[in-house]
Amino acid sequence: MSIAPSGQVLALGIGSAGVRIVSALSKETTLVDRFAYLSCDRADLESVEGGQKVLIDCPIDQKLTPSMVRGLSIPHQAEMRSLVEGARVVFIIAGLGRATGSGLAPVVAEIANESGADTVSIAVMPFGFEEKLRFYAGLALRRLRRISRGVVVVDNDMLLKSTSDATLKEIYDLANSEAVTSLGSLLSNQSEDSIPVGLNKVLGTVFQHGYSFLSSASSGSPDKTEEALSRAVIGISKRAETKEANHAVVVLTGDSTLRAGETATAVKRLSSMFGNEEIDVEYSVSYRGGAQLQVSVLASGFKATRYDDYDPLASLRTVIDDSMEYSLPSGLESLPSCE
Ligand SMILES: Nc1nc2c(ncn2[C@@H]2O[C@H](COP(=O)(O)OP(=O)(O)O)[C@@H](O)[C@H]2O)c(=O)[nH]1
Ligand SMILES: [Mg+2]
Repeated sequence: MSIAPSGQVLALGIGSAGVRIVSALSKETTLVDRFAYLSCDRADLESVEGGQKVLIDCPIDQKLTPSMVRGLSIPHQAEMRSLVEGARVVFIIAGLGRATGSGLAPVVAEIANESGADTVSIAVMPFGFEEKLRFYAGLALRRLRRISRGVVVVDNDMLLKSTSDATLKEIYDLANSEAVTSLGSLLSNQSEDSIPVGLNKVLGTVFQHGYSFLSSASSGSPDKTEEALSRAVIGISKRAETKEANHAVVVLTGDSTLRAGETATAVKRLSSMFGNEEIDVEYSVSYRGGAQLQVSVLASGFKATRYDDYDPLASLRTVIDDSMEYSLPSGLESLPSCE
């Protein structure tokens, strides 16, 4: 196993969701060497301690679109390049659907590629109640797939257990803690309280063709492994064709009572749940969790996702000018309108 020299694995959070998730992840992962943050919103960056930060100057008096944010990021290219400089592996994390994450994640993925890094984009997809965000989210996801070596889809609805009377802030915190527990276990080094899968196997999984999904569920029932595993797999099955999965990592996070037999059960059951006996399954165990067992499944090889339907122009896109990807806010643009 090759071990990357220190400083070479970078996690970069973009936009409000990306910044919050990476900031929380920085306290959990032992495998990521450095953390960086990029946003248009000063408040996102002010809430973070440590790491390298870049603020894109954006007007606050108008509603921005992803292409406007891309236009506004042009003067900051050198700063964005400096964020990824020297990294061998770059994990880009962004919530898709609004202006910043959707606009900048693909730009940064391209910059990271140019710098010679292997880029893994972790795309957090909008909640079901955010229908208006679907169009840009679908578009940005497809673009990230084209640019990045690996794309991991995390759906906010899969992270959420119940919304009944929670505030939006509480919903975000719950979703983030679920995502960060999975990512933290997945991206950790060997220690007294974990038997991780290792960076090479994580990358080997996400570098398969197509999309990867990261889904998780927790259970405290007597049958907790089976129950949490099946809920995590159902989360994926609602969004992609499970039979297409060819590689997977099962991550079990529990307390010191977690038995080896539970890992064996999870590994054995996964292929039948996916309906593919050929699937290559690795596992990772962390004893840093609580009495509830959290089972996360990272699975890859999906040719398509439900989000492909989010872009009603998908089939036309090849005949539409796809180079018009940068624009500027009103008052600054010099292009004549089409009308
Ligand atoms: N899981 C999670 N999702 C978030 C968080 N903040 C925003 N989102 C979601 O991420 C998507 C993009 O929102 P946001 O990050 O605010 O947009 P941006 O700042 O313009 O990139 C939306 O679906 C939001 O609901 C967060 O802290 N955690
Ligand atoms: Mg924001």
